[in-house]
Amino acid sequence: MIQKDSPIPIYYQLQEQLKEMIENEELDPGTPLPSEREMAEKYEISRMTVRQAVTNLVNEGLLTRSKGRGTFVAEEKIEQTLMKLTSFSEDMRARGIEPGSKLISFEEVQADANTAKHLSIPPDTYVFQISRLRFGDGEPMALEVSYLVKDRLPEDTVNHLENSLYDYIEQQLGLAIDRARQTIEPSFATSREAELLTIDEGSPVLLLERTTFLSDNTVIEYVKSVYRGDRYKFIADMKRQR
Ligand code: 16G
Repeated sequence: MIQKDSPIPIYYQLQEQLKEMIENEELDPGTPLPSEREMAEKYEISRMTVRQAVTNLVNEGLLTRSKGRGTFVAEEKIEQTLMKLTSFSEDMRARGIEPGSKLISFEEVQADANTAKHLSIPPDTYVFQISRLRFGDGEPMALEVSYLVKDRLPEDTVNHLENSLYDYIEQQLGLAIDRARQTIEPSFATSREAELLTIDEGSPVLLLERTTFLSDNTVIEYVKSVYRGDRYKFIADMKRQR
């Protein structure tokens, strides 16, 4: 299938053939790719050439490389809209994926300057710092660290965090979540984030920060989240302003 006398570079021929197989679903998400050596032997080309084709597909997000485990066909990314204020649980359910949440830590801390600014409170005010690992069909997707003002919540809040935080705020506390401001930035997974998210240290991740307001304009939550770069993309529909 590789034409060595073609003016098209060999790595590019292999890359395009692999791409076609992924796009035609001949190679399903999660399928391990044969080793560089095996592919080099099969196509009678050098390992360097195989590596170049594979690296390009990793960079394009069609393949994922995992240290010590090999290279796999990437899972399809979750498309997250930026047009609606939704909870993690709602986002997952809307896609037929079962949401999950594991409380990693719950601490009462004094807000640092940045957290205080976002929550519109004086620095050093007591806040709950809630770290949760979020799952989709049992797979870790995101690590969320939420800050909520302690005085605005009941003492037993810690007992209500195994499921949806938004459900707790709205249904149990009867508060009306209204709007949010969110930023998204690229970053690399730290060793702790990598361990929790079961990705390699240094893998691309998306840092999301969200400040969520109630309808009376109080800030109910400031959250800093780390989303897996290999599993998420964000989507917005835009209309030209005239
Ligand atoms: C989203 C929000 C998070 C919120 C959570 C509630 C971001 C980055 N994350 O994941 O702030 O706590 O939804 O989801 O905006 P839940 O109701 O399922 O706990």
